[in-house]
Amino acid sequence: MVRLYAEGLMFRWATIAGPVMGVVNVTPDSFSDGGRFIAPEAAIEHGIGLVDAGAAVLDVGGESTRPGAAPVDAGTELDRVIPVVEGLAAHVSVPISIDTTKAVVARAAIAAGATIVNDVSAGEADTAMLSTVADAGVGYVAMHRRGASATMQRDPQYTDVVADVVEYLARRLDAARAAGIAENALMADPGIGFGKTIEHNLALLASLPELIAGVGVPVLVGTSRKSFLGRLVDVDEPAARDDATLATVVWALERGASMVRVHDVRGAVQVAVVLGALARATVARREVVESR
Ligand code: PMM
Repeated sequence: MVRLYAEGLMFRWATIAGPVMGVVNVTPDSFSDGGRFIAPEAAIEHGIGLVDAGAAVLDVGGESTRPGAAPVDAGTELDRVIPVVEGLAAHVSVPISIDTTKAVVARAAIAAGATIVNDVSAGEADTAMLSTVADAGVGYVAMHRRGASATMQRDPQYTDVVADVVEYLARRLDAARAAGIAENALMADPGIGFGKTIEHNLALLASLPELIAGVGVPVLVGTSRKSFLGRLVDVDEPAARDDATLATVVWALERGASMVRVHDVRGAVQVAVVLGALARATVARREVVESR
């Protein structure tokens, strides 16, 4: 495995320019945009548009994780994502993340220009994943899920969903560290919608500060267009859930999430800019009040 990052140039989340990760799904069946960007040219053009809209990271995925989705083999996944990662790496300057649970796909995507691996199985689907990421010196997102996509929404149960997810992520982050992934390269994700009921998803979002403190690394939150939002606002069409998504983007960024993974990048970037201005005004106002 080629070590792409020279010593001292290892990936660090702290260097990422903003909090918005844009989704580039190269799948025929993702729940919100399946089939729209299956041609590499369409996916590349879409990704470039997301960067123009302010995405700080692009997340390229070739296997749908939608509830009930069938798994795809590595060959199919490689055929879908590698031309897109290569094309995006040639056209955009933001980091490219590869959304995969397979080490062979991660390795090929890194060779094609990806510098982050977003693993919805937190290293559990493929025993070679954590060492692959460690050897390459790239960034790593470890996400919590309960069961595989095909079965995960069948009556998920937790003793205490927040404590269970924190305990799981802490354990998987320790496995990532033990495999040699650098502390600064780690990010965790509670996996909204992955083996969770509406109540579980809401409890995790309601407890974000507790969850962030518990895992001890930056946290990514992915609520975009997910079915719990559709159920809350009674909207079936995933692409019509962007307003509901934005409510969760405001909530997550206000409560300490470091990054949000969204389809509607423009809206999330506007939220982040306005929240940043309000945070600065809050500090300035406090200084005026304290100097009285
Ligand atoms: N959600 C999806 C896919 N990949 N990765 C992370 N880290 N977090 C998520 O919440 C997440 C993910 C499913 O959404 P999509 O089918 O719209 O990509």
